[in-house]
Amino acid sequence: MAAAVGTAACGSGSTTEAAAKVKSEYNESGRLTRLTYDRNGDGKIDTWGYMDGSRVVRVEADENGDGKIDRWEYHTDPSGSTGSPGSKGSTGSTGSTGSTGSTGSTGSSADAGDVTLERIDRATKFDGKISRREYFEHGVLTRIEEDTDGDGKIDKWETYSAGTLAIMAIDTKARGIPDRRLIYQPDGTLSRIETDPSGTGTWRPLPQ
Ligand SMILES: [Ca+2]
Ligand SMILES: [Ca+2]
Repeated sequence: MAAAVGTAACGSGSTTEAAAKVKSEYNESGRLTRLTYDRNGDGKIDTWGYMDGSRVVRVEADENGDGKIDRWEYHTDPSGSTGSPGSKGSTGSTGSTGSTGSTGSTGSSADAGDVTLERIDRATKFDGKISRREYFEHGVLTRIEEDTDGDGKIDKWETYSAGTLAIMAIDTKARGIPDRRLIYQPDGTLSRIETDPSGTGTWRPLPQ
C-alpha cells in the first residue's frame, strides 16, 4: 500500500511535479508555518522552509541526501517597520500584506536576489557542523567567514563590495587571526598582497 502510494506520487502528472513535491503545513489558525520539499526527487524530504504566513523565516537543506542539514538560510522581515496591525488573521482590507510575491514587488534593486536574505550557514564537510557563514545585506553578499581546515577556528575572511570580492584575509598560522590578505580591485583583479606576521593589525606589503 505504502509502496503503491509512493510510486503513484513519483509518477504523477509531470506538469505539477514540482508542486506535488512541496507540502504545506499550517498551525491551528490556518497560518502557513512550514513547507517541505523533495528537491532532488528521491522521495526523501531535503528542504524545509520555515514560514510565517507568506514570509520566509528560515530555510534548511540537506544537500547530499544523508538526512543531516548542511545549509541554513536566514531571512529578515522586510516589513519590520511600525505597521502590521493585523493581530488576528490577515488584514484583508489593506491588501498590501496579502501579496504572496512580496519581496519581488517591493525590492528596489532588480538585480539583487532575495532582499530578505540575511545569512547562509553551511556545513561544507556535511558533518552537521557549520564551517562557513555568508552574510548578506538586502540580499547582496557582504562577507564570508570560513573554517577551511576544520579545526573549529575561522581561517579565511572574505569581504565583498557591491557583490565583488574586495579583500580575502587568511590565517596561515592557525592562530585564529589573519596574517595575510589579498586586496582586489573593483574589476576583480588582484591589487596587492599584504602581511601581518606578528598579528598586531599592522599590514605591510608582502616582500617580493
Ligand atoms: Ca546532509
Ligand atoms: Ca580553521
